[in-house]
Order: sequence, then C-alpha cells, then structure tokens
Amino acid sequence: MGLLDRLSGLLGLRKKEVHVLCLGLDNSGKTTIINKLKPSNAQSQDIVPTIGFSIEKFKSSSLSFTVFDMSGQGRYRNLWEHYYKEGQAIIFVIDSSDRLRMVVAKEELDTLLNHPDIKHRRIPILFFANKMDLRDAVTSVKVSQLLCLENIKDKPWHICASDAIKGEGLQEGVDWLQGYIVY
Ligand SMILES: Nc1nc2c(ncn2[C@@H]2O[C@H](COP(=O)(O)OP(=O)(O)O)[C@@H](O)[C@H]2O)c(=O)[nH]1
Ligand SMILES: [Mg+2]
Repeated sequence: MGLLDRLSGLLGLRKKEVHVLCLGLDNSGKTTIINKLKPSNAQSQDIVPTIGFSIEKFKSSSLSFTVFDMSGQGRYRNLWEHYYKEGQAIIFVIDSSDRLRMVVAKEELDTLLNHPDIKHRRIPILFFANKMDLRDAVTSVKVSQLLCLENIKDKPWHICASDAIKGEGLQEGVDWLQGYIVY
C-alpha cells in the first residue's frame, strides 16, 4: 500500500466502497479465503446466501465481496453475470491439487474474460493458486501455465500460491490488488 493510500486511510478519506468479485469452481476455497480476509473485529459483515443459486455477499465498511461458484449451476449463469458490471476487482481461486478440473477452471476463466462486461475493462485479476499445502498441488507457475495466464495482456494480473486454511499467501495477494483498484 502506498504512503498516500495509508495516509488517506488514516484520515478517513477513503470511504468509497470497493466491489470485489470472488470467482472460481466450487470447492476451490473461495469462502475460506474471504473468511480469512475479513478483519477479526468483524463489524456488520452479513453473509447473505441467496436461495436457488449460491451467491454470498460479505460487507465491511469499505469492502463489498460478492462470491459465487462458476460451475455446477450453469443454468443460473445469467443471474450472476449481472454482478460483473459492479465489480472493480476479481479474485479468481483455483484448487491447485485438482488437476482434473483445471481444464474446467480454464474454460470458466476464458468465458469470464470474453464477457462483454469484462472484456474491454482493465479490471485487475488476482489469482490464488490455493491448497498449496496438499501433496498433489502443482506450483503456481504450473497453474499459471495450465490456465494460459500469459495470454492476458490487457488487464493487470498476479498469481499467488496460497493456503487458505493457514491464511498463507493471502495478504501478499491483497497487497498487490490494492495497488490496482481504481477508486
Ligand atoms: N488443504 C486445504 N484445504 C482447503 C484450503 N482452502 C480451502 N480448503 C478446504 O476446501 C473445502 C472447500 O472450501 P470452500 O471455501 O468451501 O470452497 P468454495 O466452494 O470455493 O467456497 C473446505 O473443506 C475447505 O476447508 C487450502 O488452502 N488447503
Ligand atoms: Mg463457498
């Protein structure tokens, strides 16, 4: 975080809410990650699961997270796509130990990147190569290759290896993201 950011934070100038979309396949670790990111002095952070399709919303004074599973509910896709418009940052979570579904994760990522509400925006994308603690996990470099991340040329992106249960790697990712969010 830059000095100016920190200063404006201290002075209470930065009150604007930031909408973060947290996406990925089910079971990749999204809910675990968001829970870890919430400040321990959790204020009014309501979890509002929407009936019928799984959308969770977490809110703090300045952050608003919208979390949804991109697979297993294809018929609800048009219901969650409208959240793309309000997103100012994307956190895309991958289960690094699930080689079999990595190809599905790539398909979902490609669909996301080609969506009209995402395609032409310089929205920053933070990738968490999650579950790094598991024996079957591939490295974040390998995840990045499997998802062809080097093809993303028009958006700032960054990949971090993470262990959401221990909370490792999360802060590094969020520090990166903060510098790229356009307020
Ligand atoms: N070993 C390990 N398990 C994880 C990690 N992150 C999440 N999990 C577990 O993976 C399962 C799915 O996590 P969850 O956050 O519900 O995934 P979501 O469906 O993407 O929201 C849960 O049993 C978590 O405890 C991790 O970094 N390492
Ligand atoms: Mg979840």
